[in-house]
Amino acid sequence: MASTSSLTLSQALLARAVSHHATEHRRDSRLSPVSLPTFSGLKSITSTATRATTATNCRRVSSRQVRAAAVETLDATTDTSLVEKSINTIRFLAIDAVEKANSGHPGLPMGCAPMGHILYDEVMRYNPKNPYWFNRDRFVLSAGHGCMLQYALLHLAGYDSVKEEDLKSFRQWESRTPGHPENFETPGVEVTTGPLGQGIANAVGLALAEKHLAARYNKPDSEIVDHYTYVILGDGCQMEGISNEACSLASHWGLGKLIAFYDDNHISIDGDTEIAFTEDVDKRFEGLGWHVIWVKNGNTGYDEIRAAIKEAKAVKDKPTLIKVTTTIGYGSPNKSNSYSVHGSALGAKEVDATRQNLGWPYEPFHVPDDVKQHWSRHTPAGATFEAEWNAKFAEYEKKYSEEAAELKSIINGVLPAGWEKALPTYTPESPADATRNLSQQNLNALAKVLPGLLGGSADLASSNMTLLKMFGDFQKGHS
Ligand SMILES: Cc1ncc(C[n+]2csc(CCOP(=O)(O)OP(=O)(O)O)c2C)c(N)n1
Repeated sequence: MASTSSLTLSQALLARAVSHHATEHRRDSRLSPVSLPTFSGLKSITSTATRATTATNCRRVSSRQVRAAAVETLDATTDTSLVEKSINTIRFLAIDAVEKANSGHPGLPMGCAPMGHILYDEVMRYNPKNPYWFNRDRFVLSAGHGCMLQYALLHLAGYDSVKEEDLKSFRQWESRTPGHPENFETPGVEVTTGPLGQGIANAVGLALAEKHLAARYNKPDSEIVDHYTYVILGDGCQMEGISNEACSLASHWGLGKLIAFYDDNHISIDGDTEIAFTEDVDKRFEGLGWHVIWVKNGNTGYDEIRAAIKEAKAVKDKPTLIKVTTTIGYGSPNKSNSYSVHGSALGAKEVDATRQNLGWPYEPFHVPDDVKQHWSRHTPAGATFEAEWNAKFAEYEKKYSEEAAELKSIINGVLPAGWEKALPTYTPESPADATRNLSQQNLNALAKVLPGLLGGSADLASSNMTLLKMFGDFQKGHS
């Protein structure tokens, strides 16, 4: 496949990655006081990871100290019982929403709650009050049917798009919590998913966009583009051909900031994956050129998950697949580890049994106060992340005004004034030519004036004439 073909993904996704801008969305200036959790660092870790050091990177929001570094560096964790309580909150929000709708997929959120918690509470940088902050980390739920996981996380993190009433109207007409994530319905959802494999392919595109923009606009003294793309995919996504194609490109391009979690729970709709899917996914990904880590206990191995993320971040030149072995429907005494929890409500009796089993005495949709309080730090921390980036960008703008203006126009999706004047003109007297040749003339004319234009072709550029002559191919090392 010619490397130019690779750009089809970025063409489609660059716009998605950068098209929203902060000014359209309100920022929360009412920063409430936050209490700081106790940070114990990693207690036990896998052999490949090093012990986390004490968090030193404290930042300030207004007059209060916020351990923003805690969110960013994995150094921070609260005591395990609070982590567990938060994870169970995610599980029960999913259980309760599916139960109320009598429709949906509780199994995946129950199994993936630990990795979801660690990602949104300890790892990712985002601003819940401005879901469109440009340099946020991206998250894609490729296994879109498990969307209650994402809605529960957005709710806890403080996104205004997913309030309690939104959780209560899961899967209802015109709700902001449709049955699969939709980015135009729910701010905070980056990518609409559902067709299996599509999300991971989109995530490759997002990571590609990050790498391309970083190569183009970062300076030795200012890394203005610097974020990760995280994705959760399941067995179903792994079965799809598109995921393999996109993942092949991801390692070809060396997308080191793409970190994929493979929810290895061995169950899909029809039952055990033994029915139809027995390949060695680890070996396939190694063959593709990915760094592969296996977290054997994704249900309660919180430190294993943390260590895997830390290890993945240290690998700069390859994307990482973290295979996380989990139990679908974890906590449900009679339905876990079976297809019956994949896509149906548990039913009142089993919900009660799960409440008993996980020691959950609360009413449906309840978020315990200490969990609420713990997550509340993301509002000020997110504001700090964005404010710091804005300050960095202001400095960048002073030194590199041309590049800053160009990047801003890409972020805002604004076309340069008079761009259309670059187009060649034709008259009835112009010599006849093949449409693909005329298309090439136009594409190349536009490439000179549209800084955000990327293109691609499926191993067909020299035939359908989509080469942008003034640019080379997007390649690892010179992107
Ligand atoms: C391309 C495509 N084919 C089929 C489906 C229907 N489908 C939805 S979920 C699912 C099974 C997914 O299994 P898995 O990823 O293991 O999710 P889990 O059972 O762990 O929730 C299938 C086949 C789909 N959404 N997209």
